[in-house]
Amino acid sequence: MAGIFKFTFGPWNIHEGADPFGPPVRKTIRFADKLKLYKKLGFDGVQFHDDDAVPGMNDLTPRQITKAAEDLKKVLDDSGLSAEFVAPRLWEDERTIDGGYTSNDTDCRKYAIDRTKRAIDIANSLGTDLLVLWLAREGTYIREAKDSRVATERIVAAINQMLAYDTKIRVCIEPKPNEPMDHSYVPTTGHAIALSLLCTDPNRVGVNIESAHAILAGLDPSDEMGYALAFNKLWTVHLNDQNGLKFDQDKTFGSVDIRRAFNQVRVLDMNNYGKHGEWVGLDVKAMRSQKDDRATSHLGNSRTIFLKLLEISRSLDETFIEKCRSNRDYEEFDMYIVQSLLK
Ligand code: 3MF
Ligand code: MG
Repeated sequence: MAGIFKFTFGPWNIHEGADPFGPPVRKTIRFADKLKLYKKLGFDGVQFHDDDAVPGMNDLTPRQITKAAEDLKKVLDDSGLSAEFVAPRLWEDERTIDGGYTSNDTDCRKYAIDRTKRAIDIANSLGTDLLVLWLAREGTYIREAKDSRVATERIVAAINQMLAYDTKIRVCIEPKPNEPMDHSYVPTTGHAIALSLLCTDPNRVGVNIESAHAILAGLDPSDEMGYALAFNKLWTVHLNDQNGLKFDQDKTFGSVDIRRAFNQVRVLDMNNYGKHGEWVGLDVKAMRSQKDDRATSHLGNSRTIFLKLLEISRSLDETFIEKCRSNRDYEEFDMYIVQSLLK
């Protein structure tokens, strides 16, 4: 039992360091130059927001969007890179201020669906069947703003439209409990999986589990992954780390809690993750206080930490582990894990 691991990240993971309180602090790296960094950093795939792939897409016709995405596919092919997924960016346009699929306004809901269909077109042109939905603004700041039952039904209806629009597309929900909204409608893996079962083709609705999002919900990311694996619904991951219950930090994988990271690597490896083409996605940010020259190290470092933890997991004495489990010798077992991580 062993996974096969190949890695991706999104172009937004190399960024200028702007935060809600201050402007950019680093030079912009052009998209074409970011692409050149992928292989150097040990990555073979790219995650895209729809407008990372086709900038300014709201001003283009569907045909122009497809043409631009096809041109990008050639660039990816020439660089030896694959597109892992496309995610509609539904959180910046003024029509999504109060949500897209769950907006109380019909025109806004229509915009969200139309934009998602264009994101599906882009996915097709880039040669991926995976559409990631981070439901950023599908929630509320005050509970009374929307009817939560209606909102849930609207998300299901929106996903059903995606499944009908393209009979091959797989929709992958990335749950997050809060931020930017105070309360979101699909906060955890369990919510996402239950929602998938209400859809017209549940087999084409799965999850993208982000470590930090699970931690923000007070949950353990490796158990969330195991839960999704039991449903055959773990189609990608967003590995990173998070220091407690505060803003979404997207820290280097394993940089806060190495044992928590170890358990994520282990659950993936023990369950043959990657054998059906799943990628290990990262969603990590360089610290704002980092100077330009090393502002991509967090990516290579996250991958290195993953591979190191994989090596540790594979070197463990599984017979000893089984003995500890059957004897309920958990103090001994605990020490064995900690010592293995300290080596
Ligand atoms: C926010 C996120 C997002 C998503 C991305 C792809 C900007 O907390 O994690 O990153 O991962 O939009 O779905
Ligand atoms: Mg993410």
